[in-house]
Amino acid sequence: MELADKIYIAGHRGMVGSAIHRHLQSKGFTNIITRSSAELDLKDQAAVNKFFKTEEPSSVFLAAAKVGGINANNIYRAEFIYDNLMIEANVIHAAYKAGVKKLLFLGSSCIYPKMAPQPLNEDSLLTGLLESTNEPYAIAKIAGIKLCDAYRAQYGCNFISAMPTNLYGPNDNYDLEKSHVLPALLRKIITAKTNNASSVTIWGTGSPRREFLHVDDLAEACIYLMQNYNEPGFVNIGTGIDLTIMELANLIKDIVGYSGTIETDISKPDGTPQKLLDVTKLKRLGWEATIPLKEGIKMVYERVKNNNWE
Ligand code: GFB
Repeated sequence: MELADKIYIAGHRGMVGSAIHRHLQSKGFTNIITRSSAELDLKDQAAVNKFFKTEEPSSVFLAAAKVGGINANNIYRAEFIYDNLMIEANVIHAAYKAGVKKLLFLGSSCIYPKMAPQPLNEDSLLTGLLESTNEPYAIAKIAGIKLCDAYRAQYGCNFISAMPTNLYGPNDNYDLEKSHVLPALLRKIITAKTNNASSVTIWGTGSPRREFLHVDDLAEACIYLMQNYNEPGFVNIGTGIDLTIMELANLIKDIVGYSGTIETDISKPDGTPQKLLDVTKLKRLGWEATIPLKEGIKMVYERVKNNNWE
């Protein structure tokens, strides 16, 4: 990727796409193209083909996706599989037809079997059954990896895939029904502090373990892989460190300065028991995360502490 190359970021308004946009701009990339979903519906094959034929980008970051936390994945099952399959199939096929030189597809750590050995190594893909709450989303993301690999094998396209762990950062979703756990707990705990509430209720038992990566780190890793990785298969992107949901709640309590108690609602699902990525491959390629979880949460807290639910 050269500084003057035409780079298309699909999904530039989302948490991931907007971070990639900021980081590319700060590195001096000058020819970045974007389209809002109103301007270009990535589920519309004809529109996507026309866009690629007209613009002929040389590099593509495929960060557009229908995403959400455990509850949204579980409820909007049809939308999570349909939207994601359509977006990735349309963009990857159009990129091939338009002669895109390099494409990065972004998936998620939920592609791994529910009971795969921890930490989750890239070799565990398709070795067992998936977690049921997000199976439709995971199937779509696995299809994305296989699309990139198939287009590489049959057509010689340099399309690569990366699987980030659970992400947080600027432009996250704070809708309590649809969001991921970290923004949800931040909002619940800030609100409880503001209202002097004596307790906060978290979903599930609090015992599942999760790993969290700041999206600024993810953006750096994505740009690094675009410049340094040209292989089939995919690369995990994470910190290699996890904690329980209860530990996360207590960490957020400390940062926010909230002294109430944490209650659990076990009528809500726990999801997969642990999701910790093996980041050996990424480290071997020469990249490591730099933002410790506590620092990262503090940065996000500063953005939203006055109830600015972005
Ligand atoms: O982040 P999260 O929604 O998704 O939830 P997953 C992680 C854990 O936090 C689960 C618990 O064990 C939840 O039960 N949790 C506790 C909460 N309180 C809350 C709360 O208020 N809101 C939420 N959302 N969770 C998603 C997948 O899985 O991770 C997606 O469904 C995707 O497909 C994404 O892979 C990264 O980590 O369980």
